[in-house]
Amino acid sequence: HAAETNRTDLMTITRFVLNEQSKHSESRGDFTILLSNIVLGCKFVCSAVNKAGLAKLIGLAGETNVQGEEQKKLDVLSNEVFVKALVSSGRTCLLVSEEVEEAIFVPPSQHGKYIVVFDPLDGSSNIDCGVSIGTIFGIYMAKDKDNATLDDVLQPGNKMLAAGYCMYGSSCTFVISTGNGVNGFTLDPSLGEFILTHPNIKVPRKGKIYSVNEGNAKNWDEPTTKYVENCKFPEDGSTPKSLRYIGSMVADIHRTLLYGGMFMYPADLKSPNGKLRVLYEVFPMSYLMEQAGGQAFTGKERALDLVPNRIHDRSPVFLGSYDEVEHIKELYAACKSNG
Ligand code: P6P
Repeated sequence: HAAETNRTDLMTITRFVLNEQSKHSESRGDFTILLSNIVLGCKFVCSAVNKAGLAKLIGLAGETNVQGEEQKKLDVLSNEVFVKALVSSGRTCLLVSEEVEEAIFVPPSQHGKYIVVFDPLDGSSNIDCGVSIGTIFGIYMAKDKDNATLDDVLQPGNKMLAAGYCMYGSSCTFVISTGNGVNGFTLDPSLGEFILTHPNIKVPRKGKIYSVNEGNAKNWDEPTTKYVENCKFPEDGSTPKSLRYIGSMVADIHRTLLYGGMFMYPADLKSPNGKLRVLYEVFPMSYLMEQAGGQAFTGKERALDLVPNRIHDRSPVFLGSYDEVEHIKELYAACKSNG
């Protein structure tokens, strides 16, 4: 009977968020409507990504189809879907997309109080080899929805109301936090609904995995070099860590959230600010990691305390298990005190 109850006790993402929002007396469902449009975008992208492999056969996604029409690349298509879904939701006033150089100001007739920063298809260079990719998003509240300015979005990550990602892999997994912990939902294609499958995700305090592009080792600074060296040759004689690096942030972060360890995209001599973008890669993943009991550090400060100057700013980032990030913070502090 219990199994039957579980099967019929479908906690969909919409019901989950409605439960969450009911805890905030002032909310009038605006956030739920915003989220349902983000979820709609993710369902569309999931379907398009799953067909991408067939694109070569039937001329979609960046190919020329049988009518000779140039099909849009998946990341361009994904961006258009999210922009349209967010604008038509009537709950946003300002958008920042990885795919669009300038911030997008929503037409006054469709103004809502939220600001969404997003990467519609992060890691899209991995599509052709079938590696998991994803959508990453963060949500801020505008001071005045009818007079939103860039200052409303050039805010530290600690002002975010919510953040999450959708990973398009062996299954379609949607992970979100609205400030009360992290929950994961898996798309049931037969229902077209995201069902709660990973309640209250907590990142293990320690981890046996480190995740970094070792190809950049020549250009790392001393603390990063020392941390990675210690992963491979532990000074305390413990077992060396395993290296897992997929090169698709959503996949590397999802594994780190569930299994623990350290994900890092450090600064290096070539890129003093690292590679990852503050607003729609570093902040949302740092927000989730903290909400799951982990930490996120830039090499200088808590990642969520960083204040971006421009909407496509980059920052180095070290995030994951609490104790692992604590270790890299100690190495940076020691390096600083040694001048
Ligand atoms: P590298 C993908 O292009 C991406 O933006 C992230 O998803 C990923 O973590 C990173 O870049 C990989 O960068 O330099 O290691 O290939």
